[in-house]
Amino acid sequence: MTDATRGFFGSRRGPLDPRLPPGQYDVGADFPVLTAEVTPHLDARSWTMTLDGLVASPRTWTWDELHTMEGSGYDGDIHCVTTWSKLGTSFAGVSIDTLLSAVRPLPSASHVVATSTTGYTTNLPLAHVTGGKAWLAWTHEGRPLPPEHGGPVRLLVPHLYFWKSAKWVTRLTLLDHDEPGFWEQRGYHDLGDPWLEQRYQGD
Ligand SMILES: Nc1nc2c(c(=O)[nH]1)N[C@H]1C(S)=C(S)[C@@H](COP(=O)(O)O)O[C@H]1N2
Ligand SMILES: [Mo]
Repeated sequence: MTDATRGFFGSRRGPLDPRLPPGQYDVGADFPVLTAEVTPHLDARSWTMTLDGLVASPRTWTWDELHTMEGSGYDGDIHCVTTWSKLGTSFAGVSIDTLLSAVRPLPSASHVVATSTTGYTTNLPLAHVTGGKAWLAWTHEGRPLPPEHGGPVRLLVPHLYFWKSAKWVTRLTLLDHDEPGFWEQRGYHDLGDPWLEQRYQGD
């Protein structure tokens, strides 16, 4: 498709919604599942979340400990690189800022790698998970996050393409350099800003 036809056919439901980044369509009420691995069925009671790497004091939290932290949610849109966007959806959990303030990133920390129980990884600049832009999410639209969508807990970085929102996340590691993750090693863009259509390396 040329850029012109992509814009014209961008929406299956009539006029283009200004909330849709270029080349995206509104998937409506659907919530497609995109998983490279076999879906793990994790027990929240034994699930833990670790923040390590270039931090002053690495920490691991249990499910119960995370729930005592100040809650935070996201109401808005998500964008998959395969061109569906889900508009006006909601997630809740805890802000990544809250976890980072507990471990205290070292001045040399510039990037993060998120790791899932399955071995899936994705990389992000540290500045893209701070300032109220990223969450650990365990509810979607008020209900517990189902396993196929990353439950018990997924990363949520809604201002970037959704492959950055690692499902079944259990670790965030702070680094002083960028380290391409699962899809980034396979040709996806290092950053993945949907408004700049950064789908693949070189975009
Ligand atoms: N662990 C893991 N996380 C993942 C993926 C995956 O395959 N494994 N796929 C990514 C991609 S490409 C997308 S679009 C979203 C899909 O999330 P969903 O299945 O909840 O829609 O998860 C992202 N996080
Ligand atoms: Mo995706």
